[in-house]
Amino acid sequence: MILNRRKTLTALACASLAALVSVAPGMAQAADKALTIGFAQTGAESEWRTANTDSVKAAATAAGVTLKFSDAQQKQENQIKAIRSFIAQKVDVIILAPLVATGWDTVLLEAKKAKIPVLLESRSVEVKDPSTFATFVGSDFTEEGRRAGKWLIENSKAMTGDVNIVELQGTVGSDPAIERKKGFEEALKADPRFKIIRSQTGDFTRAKGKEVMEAFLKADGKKINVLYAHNDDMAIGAIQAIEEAGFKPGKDILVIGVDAVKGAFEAMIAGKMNVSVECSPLLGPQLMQAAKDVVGGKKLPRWIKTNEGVFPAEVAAKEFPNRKY
Ligand code: GYE
Repeated sequence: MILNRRKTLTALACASLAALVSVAPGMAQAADKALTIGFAQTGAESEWRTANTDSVKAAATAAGVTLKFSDAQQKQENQIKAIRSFIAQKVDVIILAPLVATGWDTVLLEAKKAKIPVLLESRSVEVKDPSTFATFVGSDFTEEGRRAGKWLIENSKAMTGDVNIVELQGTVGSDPAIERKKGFEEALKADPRFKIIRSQTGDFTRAKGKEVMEAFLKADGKKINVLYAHNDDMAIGAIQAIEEAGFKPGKDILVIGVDAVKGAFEAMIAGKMNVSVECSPLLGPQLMQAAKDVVGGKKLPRWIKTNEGVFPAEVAAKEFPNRKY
């Protein structure tokens, strides 16, 4: 009898344990559902962007997320199409790296109506209804511009007379191009010695950076003291143009970039570039966390900021081995 009871108890215990075991994964799935995320990327215009894509893809894999990736090849219309297709496929979350700041109202409203949260990454938007996106994960681009300006103030003290600057802007109408220009001008405006004598877009690419710098050099040649490029790729393209025109980049013309990608460190170590203001593309892990949180009903902060520094050429060789992008 005792034996029987014990047997029954054991059987019961086993049954309830089995029930628990069979329930547990189901419960875990409900709380931690495997997400499907659509990612509307701008393109592959720069070293930064490639590192950003890699970061999001790796973080998605690590988080068990199914990622649907779309490369818009630097065309807003392609991004809009991708978002509409993600809505039709009923993804759980959409990540958008908006090429430019405006023109998103309609499609973001469509996502909101479909109850699909949108996370902005790497660039922000200007929309009438800010509730059409859940958060922006990325940098303070105005501050990056200010940091570039402050570096120049500190490092041009020995220069006499006007400091003639040429500026290579990022993609026209993009958030980082607008803000990096604004922050830089703000930092320099107190001192009339600093003159931005030419400013044009190089679309964040090496090829365009080189092409536009060639035009700047043709027009102003010897007059140019400083190049401020809104990203390192354009600076690297421009360095080639400077050399081909017979000047020494980093010496005859100071070269300031933004991003702090490996290519910039190589140029700094070679003595051809003077400084790069950091902008981290490694946003994948924060994006996956934000996606989980928003699906789980948490309210996200409006802006999930990245922490960044400034790397002048003097520290480039020491820092190079630590760089992750
Ligand atoms: O600085 C540039 C790029 O949106 C922050 O886009 C990003 C910028 C980055 O292609 O290199």
